[in-house]
Amino acid sequence: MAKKALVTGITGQDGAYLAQLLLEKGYEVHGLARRSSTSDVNLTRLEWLGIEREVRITDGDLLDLSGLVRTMQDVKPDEVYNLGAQSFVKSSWQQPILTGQVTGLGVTNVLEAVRLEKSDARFYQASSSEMYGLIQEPMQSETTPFYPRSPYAVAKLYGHWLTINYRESFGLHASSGILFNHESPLRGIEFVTRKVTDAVARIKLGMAKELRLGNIDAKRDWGHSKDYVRAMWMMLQQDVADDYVIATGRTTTVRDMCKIAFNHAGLNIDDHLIIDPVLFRPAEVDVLLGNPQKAKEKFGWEPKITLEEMIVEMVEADLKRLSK
Ligand code: NAP
Ligand code: F7E
Repeated sequence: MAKKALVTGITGQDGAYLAQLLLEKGYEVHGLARRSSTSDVNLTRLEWLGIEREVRITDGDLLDLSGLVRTMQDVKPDEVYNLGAQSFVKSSWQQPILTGQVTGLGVTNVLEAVRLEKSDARFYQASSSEMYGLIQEPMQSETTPFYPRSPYAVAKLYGHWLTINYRESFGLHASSGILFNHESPLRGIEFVTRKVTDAVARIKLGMAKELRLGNIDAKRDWGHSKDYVRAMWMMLQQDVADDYVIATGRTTTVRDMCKIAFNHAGLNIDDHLIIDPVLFRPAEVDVLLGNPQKAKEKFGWEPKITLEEMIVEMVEADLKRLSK
């Protein structure tokens, strides 16, 4: 019998790559997705990977406990991956309550559905390096204290601790992956890497002249979504649930990440980049650098794709998309 997985956030970047990985491993993949009046369900990313017909989509919302319980009853998954969230940090100051409800309380709803209906299902929570915020150690590991700097990060911290609490209180096999930034050609256009690679492609094709950014001195530990969804799956294959940092162990400024994209396209960054104060955040996370040693030691996870390879892949994908 094929194993069954239920993925919330299946229409997002990680949901799409995780679904692809699970299908390759022979899983029956179910995804929770929000219906909208404009398109039934937005399956663009699954279509990009050519797997939209292989996943089974169920209407649902993280705010709706009864729907989640019904989905758990119907699917009876062996593994539940909670990837759904309002995930854009900047929007979380504009919509702090919604972010708290979806990104924070939504975790309680999924954990409750698991506890009420199929408590032996293994659970994965998409925690975030944003929880470290104002960093308390130069390199962040599972033992580094948290200091969240946005409503998004505060909501993620709630979900993180709730996952630990349900593991300790009810014995659920609930693991939390503290994932550092990860990107891909399927990254949302509002995040800085994709904003940059899309702009570079537009400038190259004569469709735009400038790129406006905020704080380009911020540093991030960037990896590839494909590598990171593999870590999610590996976590749930462990006998004992636990929490793991997933990162590359290398940090780069937004400015240097941009240079990789501009250089690849044969463009000079200084001819096109404009700093726009409107794009700065009320509170910034200046630098993140993760230590993935525990994941390496416990289950042999290591990233395979470098930042340079990933940015080049993203620029090429945007050139292809825009040339159509
Ligand atoms: P993403 O592309 O923004 O995808 C978010 C997903 O959540 C989408 O499928 C979205 O559905 C869904 N969603 C939003 N509100 C929902 C609701 N009320 N009910 C049900 N689903 C809802 O995010 P991602 O980059 O794939 O990240 C996946 C998860 O990892 C998120 O929880 C994110 O916070 C976390 N994370 C991401 C990173 C990163 O660097 N990518 C790092 C650490 C943690 P729609 O398509 O309908 O909007
Ligand atoms: O910003 C700076 C910005 O929006 C990265 C989410 O997946 O990773 C992501 O959160 C940095 C910040 O990602 C622009 O100020 C400058 O310092 O790509 P981002 P994020 O905020 O780090 C974490 C781990 C998550 O969990 C989140 O869900 O880039 N920056 N200028 C800019 N950022 C954006 N978006 N746009 C700019 O114009």
